[in-house]
Amino acid sequence: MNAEMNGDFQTENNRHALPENVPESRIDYVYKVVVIGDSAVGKTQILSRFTKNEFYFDSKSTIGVEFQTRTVTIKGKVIKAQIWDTAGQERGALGAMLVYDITKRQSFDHVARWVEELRAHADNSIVIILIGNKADLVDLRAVSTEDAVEFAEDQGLFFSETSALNGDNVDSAFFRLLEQIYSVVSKKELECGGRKSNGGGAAAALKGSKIDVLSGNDLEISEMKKLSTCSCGF
Ligand SMILES: Nc1nc2c(ncn2[C@@H]2O[C@H](COP(=O)(O)OP(=O)(O)OP(=O)(O)O)[C@@H](O)[C@H]2O)c(=O)[nH]1
Ligand SMILES: [Mg+2]
Repeated sequence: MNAEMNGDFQTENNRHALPENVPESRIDYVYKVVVIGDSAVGKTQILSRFTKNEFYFDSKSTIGVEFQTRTVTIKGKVIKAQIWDTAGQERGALGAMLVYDITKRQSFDHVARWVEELRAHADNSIVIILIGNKADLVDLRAVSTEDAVEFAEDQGLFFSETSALNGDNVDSAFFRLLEQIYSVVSKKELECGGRKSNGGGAAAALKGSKIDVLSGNDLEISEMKKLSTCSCGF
């Protein structure tokens, strides 16, 4: 395995990466993110590319509920991204990556339904990035970039085209999502904290929600709810 496969590579977008064995005490926040979209658009491969810098040529359709993590720094904070590779995990998610396949028109046509699903089941302030994956398959393109940009602008989504196969834009897309989540969470901290004169508001709650990432999903999910739900009504 070479340095790149080990995750030690230094690309422009990887500059914030930290080793996965970063001590738990150093983690400031855990952000729950979901990757959703039609089957076979490349959700699992995008996740493997981001968390392990790997692409599996013999990948199978995902069954069951899985998540992977990667720890990064954003604006000096240590953030563990806990990324769920499935629909149905939207509750408590701060961000969503909504993936279609640029070679499958139908997967793009279904994106509107996925947005509805998110708006129905996720937090109001969830940050969504629309991803046109398999951008390496240029000759098979069935969805123009312009159509996707128009849809994303219309719906207030971020947008990027990626290739899990060659890695193009995968890191940058996740970083855009995580940075935007950071800015939403910071804003909530400020707004909620500012309304509580004794400093015991959601800012304190957010700050205090250091999560025991090793002690099981139930705790993480309930803690994430704390993170994403502001006690002052956001
Ligand atoms: N050329 C190319 N193929 C890709 C890319 N990403 C994924 N694939 C292929 O597309 C197929 C589906 O990828 P998955 O990651 O398993 O898709 P998924 O969205 O997780 O599918 P489900 O688990 O069934 O929901 C696999 O054969 C991948 O190798 C990409 O960026 N480029
Ligand atoms: Mg999958």
